[in-house]
Amino acid sequence: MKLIRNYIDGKFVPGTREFADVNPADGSVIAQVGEADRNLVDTAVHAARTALRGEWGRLTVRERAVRLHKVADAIEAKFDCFVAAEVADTGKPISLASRLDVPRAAANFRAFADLIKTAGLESFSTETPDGKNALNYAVRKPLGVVGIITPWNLPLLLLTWKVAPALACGNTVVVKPSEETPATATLLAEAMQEAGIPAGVYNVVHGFGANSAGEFLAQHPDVNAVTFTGESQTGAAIMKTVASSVKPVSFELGGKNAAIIFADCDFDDAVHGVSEAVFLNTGQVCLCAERVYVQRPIFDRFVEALRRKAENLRIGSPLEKLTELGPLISAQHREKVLSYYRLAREEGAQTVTGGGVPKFGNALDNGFYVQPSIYTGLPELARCVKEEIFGPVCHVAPFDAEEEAVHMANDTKYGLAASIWTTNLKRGHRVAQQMNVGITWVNCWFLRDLRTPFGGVGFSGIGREGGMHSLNFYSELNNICIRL
Ligand code: NAD
Ligand code: 6OD
Repeated sequence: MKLIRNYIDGKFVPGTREFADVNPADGSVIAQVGEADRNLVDTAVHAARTALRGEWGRLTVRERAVRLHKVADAIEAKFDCFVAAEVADTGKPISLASRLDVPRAAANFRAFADLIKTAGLESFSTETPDGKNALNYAVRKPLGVVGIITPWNLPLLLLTWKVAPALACGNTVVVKPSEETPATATLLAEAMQEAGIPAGVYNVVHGFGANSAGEFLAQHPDVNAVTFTGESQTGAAIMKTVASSVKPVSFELGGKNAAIIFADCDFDDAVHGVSEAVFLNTGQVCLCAERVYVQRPIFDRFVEALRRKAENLRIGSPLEKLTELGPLISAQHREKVLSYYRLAREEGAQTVTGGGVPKFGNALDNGFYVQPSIYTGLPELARCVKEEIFGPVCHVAPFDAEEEAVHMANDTKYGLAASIWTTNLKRGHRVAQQMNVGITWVNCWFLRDLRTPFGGVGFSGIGREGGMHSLNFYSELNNICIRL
């Protein structure tokens, strides 16, 4: 059986215990994973700290950028290995991993390598009390050792979204990928070696959250900052863990995102876009729309068109090129999603489609599949309308007036993303500007420009990453004031 190892100080090291890496498509064990105990996490942090003072710390910005481009080259050279590992770990369709996850991983390194070379800083000419001048300018320094803790839904994409800017700013990192999807973080270590990233700059520790590698990393006194993507409750636990050492944190957390569809939308475009927003990656994207609000004149037609989309999605083996919907990540997560399917019915919903588990008559029946599901008829206070489910499911509700849609969309403790579908761009701007979220798309969804601010409000996160926002999080500014 293959062993997925930790990567510490440039070496692949086994753990002190092992746990199983399961393929969600058929429940088979694909590898054992070496779990890092507190000592191994400590060794990784120590290696990362030492590396700050070595070759890595002496590279110029331009030299660092060249190495990051080489990491992107190495990812592209191993494209098929990354795709295969991501598909086996997550069960996502091979077409999705090939067009989204792996290309984005390489793009993350290229984007931040290019940005750090051109990023400017403020300077001010300041009048002194004696009528002369002083010059203020800021310099950018690395934070030090950054702890990076990531989830299972877009494992490589989300890991590199943080590793790339952290390294671009001159930090060293210790990453703790999700226990569900450990493979690509270790594979990335091979790419780092090939790109000439010095030992200790990129370290991987495998394990779980509480009382395991995740918590040991967040707690570690020599970790200078923690960046985390995952559930809001986990964010709260990590915040408690780091509070006493006053570390900077960046949190990208959960969502219960709304899509608002106006009667004047381009109907086919909106149906297609909302279907993607609900079902992509089996609904396991933090940006997915689980609340769909449709203006009454097109409500019935829209629900019917979305039903047809859901029922025509090709569910099956992630390895089939035409598969559009894979399994959920785990048996436990499937139980959670199915519990919401049951709850929706208990809360009085009408099932438009789905609500159960598909049958294949082959090994996929041992996988963690659910049917894509659409519900209507719930009151806005229903738990299924309020709580993040993180599956291929949405509730569709009608609205009459624009203000009503804005109110319902904003009536949530989350605030990650929204999408608005209208051909009236004045309305698009007006409604977008009233959304209490970090990201609003108009007539599109998950259309990404890596320079833009990304993050959420309320339970959806703290801070923004992306472009200069990432550079500002992953560096300390030292302002220098010189009396001239
Ligand atoms: P999770 O919070 O369960 O786990 C995420 C990571 O945190 C894992 O590596 C886990 O081992 C670790 N962890 C868990 N408890 C910890 C602790 N006490 N201390 C330190 N580390 C700990 O999340 P998940 O189930 O892997 O991912 C799904 C969630 O992530 C959903 O809520 C989704 O909305 C959210 N998410 C948000 C974004 C975003 O950008 N806002 C992106 C992707 C996923
Ligand atoms: O596209 C990104 O940069 C990003 N952070 C996406 C997050 C998706 C959540 O599941």
